[in-house]
Amino acid sequence: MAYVNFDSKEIHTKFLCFGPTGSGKTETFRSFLRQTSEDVQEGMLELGESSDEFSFKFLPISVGYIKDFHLKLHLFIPSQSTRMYETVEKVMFSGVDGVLFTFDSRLKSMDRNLVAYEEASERIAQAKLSLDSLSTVFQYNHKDEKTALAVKDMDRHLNHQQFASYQTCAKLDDGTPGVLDEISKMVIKKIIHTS
Ligand SMILES: Nc1nc2c(ncn2[C@@H]2O[C@H](COP(=O)(O)OP(=O)(O)OP(=O)(O)O)[C@@H](O)[C@H]2O)c(=O)[nH]1
Ligand SMILES: [Mg+2]
Repeated sequence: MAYVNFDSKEIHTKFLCFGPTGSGKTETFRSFLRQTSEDVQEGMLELGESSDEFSFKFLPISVGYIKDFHLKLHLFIPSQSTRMYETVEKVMFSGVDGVLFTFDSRLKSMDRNLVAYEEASERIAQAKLSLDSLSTVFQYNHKDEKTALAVKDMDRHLNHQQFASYQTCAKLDDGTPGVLDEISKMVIKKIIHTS
């Protein structure tokens, strides 16, 4: 559940981003950053140098206001290797409100998408969470590429639970505003539902 700070009038929400190598997770974060106005940009924090190491990326962004409360989204890309560190994994998953899956629409990546989905699902289950109870968004990136599959084909392949899905080209900021809007809408809906 999102954390509401009544003193500073801020709502903090945490999302984790999963997807195979090269699907465009980092580029999506850059695209989100390009969409937020400069005065509220805090930049992307990168710890570690590659996805093979103990590393993660963290992007805090402002996604607008609900009445006079500032909604802040904390986005993380946890690396595979944090799984080896139980404590880090626990911290990474604690207080999570939602999950963004960044898949690669290119035909050649379908197997890797499935593996990434299964691996992330396993980590989520180990953290005693479930995709149904979290706010879950599917993003099909690389839509500009020649062999990119249509949304309905990607959905058929990966999205059996019918989560909200969006086609994007993160490099050109195409479709990523829709993903960010969906995340904000889901968070606001949950806050209204539980308050
Ligand atoms: N044509 C095209 N290129 C993209 C798109 N999104 C990302 N890229 C490029 O694809 C490459 C991989 O994207 P990244 O964002 O680094 O992928 P990643 O998911 O962060 O990969 P890892 O950090 O290795 O897990 C980069 O060169 C991006 O600039 C897209 O929608 N279309
Ligand atoms: Mg990356």
